[in-house]
Amino acid sequence: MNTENSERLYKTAVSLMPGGVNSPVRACGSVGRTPLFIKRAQGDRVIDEDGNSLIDYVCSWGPGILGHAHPYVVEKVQEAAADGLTYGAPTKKEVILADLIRQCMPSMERLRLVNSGTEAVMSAIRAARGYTGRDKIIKCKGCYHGHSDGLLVKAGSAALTGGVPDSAGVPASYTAHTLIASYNDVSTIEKLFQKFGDEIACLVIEPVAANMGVVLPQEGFLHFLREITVKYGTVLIFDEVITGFRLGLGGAQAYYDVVPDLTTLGKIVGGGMPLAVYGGKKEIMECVAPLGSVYQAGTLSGNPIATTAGIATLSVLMERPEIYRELEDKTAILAEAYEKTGKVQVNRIGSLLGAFFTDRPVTDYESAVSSDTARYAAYYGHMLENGIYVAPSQFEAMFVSAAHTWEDIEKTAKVIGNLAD
Ligand code: KE4
Repeated sequence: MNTENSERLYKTAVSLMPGGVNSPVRACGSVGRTPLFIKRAQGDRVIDEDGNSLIDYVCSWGPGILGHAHPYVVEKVQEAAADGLTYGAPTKKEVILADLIRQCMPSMERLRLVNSGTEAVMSAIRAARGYTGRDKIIKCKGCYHGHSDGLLVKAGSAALTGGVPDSAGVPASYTAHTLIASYNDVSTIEKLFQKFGDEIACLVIEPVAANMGVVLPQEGFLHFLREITVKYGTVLIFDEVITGFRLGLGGAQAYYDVVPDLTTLGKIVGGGMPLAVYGGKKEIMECVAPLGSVYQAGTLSGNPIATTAGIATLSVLMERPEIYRELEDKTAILAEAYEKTGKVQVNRIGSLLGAFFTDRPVTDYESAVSSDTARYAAYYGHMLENGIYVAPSQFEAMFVSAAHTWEDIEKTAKVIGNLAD
């Protein structure tokens, strides 16, 4: 495929921005290719600067559940833009969006709109610490919750000690209160609570892990987290930045029937615009300024363009819940195609799919990282050369949108089938 315009742009981009990108994964480092510069997108396609039209399963890392440039969403955003881009004042649209979110997720009794998933999780953790008066937090290895300092952490030398920074520029003291558990491993969490129980402000988790590839919660795991956090008075935070409105209107908390104390949302809720949310129990959220002493703020929080895109997106999903059934059926075709190759472990829930190049079931961080990333890189090239745009990393997810045509799904299944060759 011709990529000369992308190559040329990339050469300039690297002279302006670190790695030529504004988010590291886009640099395609782990698949050893020059990133494609996308010119526009429509439906289930992205079109790059060389005119290559590719079937898109990145979907901007999740927001694109309706497909690109959905006519209703675009129309409402264009209308809104004519009324001004930001006022820095309360608007009716913030009220409308907050109400729609709470209709779908009643556990979010009070919520705050922010600008990114990172900001939402960082703020939810601060609210949990302010509410409990405790300092320690638990996160699971392999779960990603944005790039705030206290969450860029890896397990310390001993399992029952605070984490150590997993990024330069993060002082060790900033991760000392972050305890590391293992996803789907009840014993690691029990041990941390036995040792630190009443010091633990919150446990934050992706109810379905989608940042080590897709790893599903094992039977009872989420219910266990609910029980143990109640027992110790710890705030349970579901990071639903990916699963929110992806697994259904009620997200993972409805799917698994486990109600967290706080929830974070992003991606779909903003319809592709910079908008994220944190919220939950009234008594926790009333600790947040201006009501309480937990400070959090944002110039563009709840801005009229992002709230317009969010309202339009949720309105389409709420008016057409059958979209989720169709997403299920389309994604099942792809999952079956991967399984038939006999070369891929597939984890799937709804329209969220993870394809691992390993010969053993992937149920946790260790089995996820056992995947053969070189084989993934070859797979990435095979898909791209056949007109299919998947995540340039083994440890991301594949997303299907309502705009994926049955024809493009079948085409993708055939290309996957050729993998075996
Ligand atoms: P943002 O700050 O990127 O909006 O959200 C951070 C975040 C929080 N929680 C979860 C579960 C997330 O998946 C994310 C961000 N997801 C990644 C992709 N896995 C964003 C893509 C990127 O970093 O470029």
